[in-house]
Amino acid sequence: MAQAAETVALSLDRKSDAEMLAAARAFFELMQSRRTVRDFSPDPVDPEIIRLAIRTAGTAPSGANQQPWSFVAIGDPEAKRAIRLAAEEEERAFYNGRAGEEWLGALAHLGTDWEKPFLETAPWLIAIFAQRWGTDAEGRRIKHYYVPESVSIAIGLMIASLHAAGLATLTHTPSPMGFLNEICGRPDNEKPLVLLVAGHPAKGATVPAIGRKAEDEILFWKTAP
Ligand code: IYR
Repeated sequence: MAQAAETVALSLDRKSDAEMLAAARAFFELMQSRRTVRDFSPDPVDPEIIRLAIRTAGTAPSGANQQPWSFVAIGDPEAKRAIRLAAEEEERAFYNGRAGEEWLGALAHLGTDWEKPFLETAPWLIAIFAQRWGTDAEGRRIKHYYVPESVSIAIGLMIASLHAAGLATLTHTPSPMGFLNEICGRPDNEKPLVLLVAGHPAKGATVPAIGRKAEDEILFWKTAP
């Protein structure tokens, strides 16, 4: 049997029922107002906001606490241009046949196309990498567990942080995204999972008139009769 880790006291202050409800409701209301945005303002954003969003992502639970993620915050115009060019090359192929009719039909209502000017306009791109495996002090491979689950939870927390700060985000996933390893200087064991675009929305930005599923479409209680 492996030795369990030392323990420390948990620090989580108990709230009253009323406080819990108010906090949950306030957070729900905040997240209800989040929308995916594709039209960004070039206005700068304090890198401290980006740092805090990334540190928030780093609080996510992960398989065996391996924290199998790396984040690259990209604000350099040249790097953003290189990412735009590489992403648009993939997107052109996607929209010109690679996706197939069914896929293009499924996303037609979003009004997207191969052009991705926001990759240059937005002040920040955050490339999120999943570490498929790690290495120990001797350079031997360490298997990582539940990598996509762990990194996806981290991305969710990052999006919530950026939204709470008042910024717009876009979860962008050009496919394949291998070019991000080269541009960001990340090793081969790291797989780019998402390119998150963050900034202020452009003045007058619009979003598709789409909604969220109703509660009874997503929530099924199984409580004692
Ligand atoms: N990656 C492409 C296509 C795309 C696919 C899905 I599924 C979306 O929800 C949105 C877009 C693009 O960014 O245009």
